[in-house]
Amino acid sequence: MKQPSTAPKHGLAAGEAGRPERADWTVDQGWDHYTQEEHAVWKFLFERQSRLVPGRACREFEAGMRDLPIGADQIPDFRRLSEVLSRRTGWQVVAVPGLVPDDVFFDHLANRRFPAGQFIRRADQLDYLEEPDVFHDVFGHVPMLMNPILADFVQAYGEGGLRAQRMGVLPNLARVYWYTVEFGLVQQAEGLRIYGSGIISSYAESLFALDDPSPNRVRFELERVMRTRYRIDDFQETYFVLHDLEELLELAQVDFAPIYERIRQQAELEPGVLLPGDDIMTRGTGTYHAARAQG
Ligand code: HBI
Ligand code: FE
Repeated sequence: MKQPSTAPKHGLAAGEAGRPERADWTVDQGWDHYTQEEHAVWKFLFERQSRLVPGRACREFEAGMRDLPIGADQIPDFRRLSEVLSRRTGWQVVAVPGLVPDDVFFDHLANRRFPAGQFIRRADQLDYLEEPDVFHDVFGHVPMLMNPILADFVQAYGEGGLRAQRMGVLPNLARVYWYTVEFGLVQQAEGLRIYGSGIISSYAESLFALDDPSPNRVRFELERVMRTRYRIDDFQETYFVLHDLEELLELAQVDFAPIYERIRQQAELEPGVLLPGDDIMTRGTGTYHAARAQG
């Protein structure tokens, strides 16, 4: 109803009035039903993005991609992805029609099932769409789930999400996911690299996040991130940078309850602000978002 009109194809997804046929919102991927046009959209996106990956994505992303049955010629079959992925880290890929309710999403993650959009964006939406489609979910997320650290971290997020919902602090936890799994950068020996799926599945943001003078790049600090709002409709104003992916291992162990209590007393932060305590790697010029605000 209020969701964007990226209607799932093939009539396989939701029943009448958008109600899911299965309680966990999964659908059949219906791989045989993808059209040549849909495979062609995948091919365009895959080839364009693969040219950007060397020197921009982290090592773990490249390793995961290399070992998966993902190529340019067709939209990957989730059954084949799951065979390889489950042997490596115990994760599976399941198809969903698009965004699913938070509790459904968390339950999948807590059980090492990654819900991936079944549909692919249309040829006139190559650069931007609101709902996660098969390109974002499979190209962006699945290679990172081949890495044991990310695999454990995303499961822990699913478990933490169910708790955070009960405590009424979900927005604070969702920011951790957003600024790591979706939009995280990591310092590697070769230089600053992308591990966030929202960046690595976007042509323009893969350039913006690493090379543009506009955004801030700040060392990741948990409480700081939990207070920081984010943008869902444009490039991020601030990216948070890990020293290494092992930082996520510690993060998965943290007891969030006392942190939720502490930050409850503190002001929320706008996406672009810098604080005196920040360990700033790049102080952004802010030019990009300033120009957007002018209209
Ligand atoms: N559903 N399919 C899908 N993919 C997401 O990334 C997703 C979702 N539902 C909720 C959600 N993300 C977020 O709002 C939570 O991480 C809070
Ligand atoms: Fe995502």
